[in-house]
Amino acid sequence: MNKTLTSLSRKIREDERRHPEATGAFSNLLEHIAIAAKIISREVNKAGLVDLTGATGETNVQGEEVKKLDEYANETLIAVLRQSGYLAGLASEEEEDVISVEDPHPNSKYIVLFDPLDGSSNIDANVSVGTIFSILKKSRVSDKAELEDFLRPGYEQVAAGYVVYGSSTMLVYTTGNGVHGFTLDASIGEFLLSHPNIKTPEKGKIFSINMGNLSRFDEGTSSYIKYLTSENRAEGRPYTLRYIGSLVSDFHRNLLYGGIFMYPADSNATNGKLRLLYEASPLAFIVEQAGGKASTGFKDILDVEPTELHQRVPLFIGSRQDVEEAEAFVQGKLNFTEEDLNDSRLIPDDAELQ
Ligand code: AHM
Ligand code: MG
Repeated sequence: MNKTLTSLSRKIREDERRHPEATGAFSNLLEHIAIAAKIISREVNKAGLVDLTGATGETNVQGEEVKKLDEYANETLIAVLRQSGYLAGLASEEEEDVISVEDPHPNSKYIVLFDPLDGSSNIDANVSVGTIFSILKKSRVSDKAELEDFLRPGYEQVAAGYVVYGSSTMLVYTTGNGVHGFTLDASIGEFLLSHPNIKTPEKGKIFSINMGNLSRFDEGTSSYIKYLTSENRAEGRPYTLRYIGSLVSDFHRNLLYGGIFMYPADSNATNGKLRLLYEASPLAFIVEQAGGKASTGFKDILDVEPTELHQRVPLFIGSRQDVEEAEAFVQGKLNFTEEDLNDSRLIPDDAELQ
């Protein structure tokens, strides 16, 4: 074997050594997230074999049907993170209120927010789902983490990541020093570094959005979609539409290939669908570390000051140039009309293409 294998644990410990002041609490926390990810991965992979798909019959705080695997992932993360010993509190997309850890260790300065199983409407069809997490430091020293410790803008995150349970299981994370992707080798039970220092293309060719909502989008977003789907080979259009309906999977593909994912505001949901603290903010931290951008259409996601734990936010995320272009349309600085459609048919003849 001539390839050096770097396990997630080794990478975490190497990074820790670069911070002489580190207590080990943060490394311990990341390692526990990886343990929870392996357990969830194991269950997701056998979901068709045992009675884990389908609904529990309950609805969660968002008013959505709770799937059994959602519940399993949520309980696993809570149990594993609580046992990590260094955590002051946690918040889950599936829990109404924050969970404070009683009698925390004196080094318990971190809190974690997570979406335990994102894209769970896809589980029954064996489509990729994911876990998203965000780590913050407690804003003030006190023995209990309170709600205000969690309501913090994305730029204060100390780490963020996701796990995608796909054809293989991958854990991708950033601590503000690049984005690194690890693939789970189930035979040895280790995440191994497979995608060091991920950089997303400056501009892509993919757009991802639920086109079923087209008639409800604001004028700017509709105009942007017309622009992306108009024929102009010289400018690299039309874009290709790819939409799985699992944010983690759609995001992961676009991070590697380039492009833009959108869940905009619409006339039915003024803040879109996705949650600021469990979905938008952690993925925004990752995309920015990879050279991309995340916006509400008007401001950077990382600058949004949360006011509620389960707050939703419009999301435009992906390659920097694509997101900047989307912002210009949403803000009305660019517009694409029927006239442009005709003018922009700058299709080179076949002769030119050869
Ligand atoms: P969830 O956290 O309840 O799974 O919902 C979030 C999911 C995202 O994964 C995905 O991008 C989006 O909902 C899809 O929504 P829609 O079906 O409206 O397109
Ligand atoms: Mg989700």
